[in-house]
Amino acid sequence: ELSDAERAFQDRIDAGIRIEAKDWMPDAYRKTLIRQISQHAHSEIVGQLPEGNWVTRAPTLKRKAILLAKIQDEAGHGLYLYSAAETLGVSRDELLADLHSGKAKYSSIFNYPTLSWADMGAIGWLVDGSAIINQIPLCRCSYGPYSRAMIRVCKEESFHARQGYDIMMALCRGTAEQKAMAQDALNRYWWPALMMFGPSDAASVNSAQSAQWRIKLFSNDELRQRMVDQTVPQIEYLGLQLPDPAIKWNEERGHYDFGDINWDEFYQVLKGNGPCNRERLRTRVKAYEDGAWFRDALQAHADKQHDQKKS
Ligand code: FAQ
Repeated sequence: ELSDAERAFQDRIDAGIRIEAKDWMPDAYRKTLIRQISQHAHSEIVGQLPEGNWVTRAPTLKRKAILLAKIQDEAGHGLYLYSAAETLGVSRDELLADLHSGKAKYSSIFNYPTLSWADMGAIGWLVDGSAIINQIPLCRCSYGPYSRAMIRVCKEESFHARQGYDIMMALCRGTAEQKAMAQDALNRYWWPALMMFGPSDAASVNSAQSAQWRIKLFSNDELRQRMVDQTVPQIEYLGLQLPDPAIKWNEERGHYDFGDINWDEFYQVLKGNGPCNRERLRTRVKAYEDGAWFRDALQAHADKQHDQKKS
């Protein structure tokens, strides 16, 4: 049973009124948002690593400039999202400590390796493409600071998705080897991209409550289906083979059918046993430790300014 305060809160949400940082909110709402927004922030920051692997090997100066801009955008997204999480009363230090200890999750997709230049295309196209599908509805979610952060993030993600598809188009119009590289990247990134949307609705523990609070406006499976429906024609336009033999247009449903996801692999990655989990975390921890001198210097400077103002 809801208390009076909880009832009033739910009524506001049902009326489509945004919740702001200083408004009263149930503890569980606050906790859910901190969990989701911080995991989202961690994903953006860890998500720089697979693409960072290719900056020094981009095929042209133009491609390198675009890739660098994209990776810098991801850093920016992480910063907006950490700021949005901080409005809920947690500190960035606490959030980072949870990432570094392995307690906090980040998106499973970033635990896969980037083996060829075509992976930069597949990531922009499929990973940023999935991120957009998941995040456009978040622009209308119930928590004001999160919803507003999503607007700019989505605009930047759509540039990322286009640059990824542009890489795929160039490879598919290239030599047989280049086209094979594009096919291989599609085959390897397809299933992990579908897993980004989370467990099936039946297995999703947080969905019902998050839907009631309008943090989630569509279910994991609905958004996953949207991704498949949007992407299959794009695969065909590239002239690539479908990465899943079970993909088939279903006239009755008005959607593409597709094969079963390997949920065992998904949960293994969540547990830290994906191909790159350990390497990703190690890299983040090292970057944090290597940056200690800089944080110390900023603090020393801030302390000095503060002391000067006092005297
Ligand atoms: N990976 O009950 P649900 C990007 C966890 S985009 C890891 O369904 P929920 C852009 C989930 O946290 C990627 N863990 O959970 C970019 C929960 O565990 P918990 C980031 C996952 O929250 C592109 C448990 O499974 N986007 O970074 C995953 O209702 C290129 C049960 O699941 C966002 O974070 C997964 N794939 O729904 C950057 C979007 N799926 O926390 C660089 C915002 C589920 O209870 C380069 N987040 N889990 O311990 C969301 O929309 C939701 O959190 C979902 C999960 C839909 C991801």
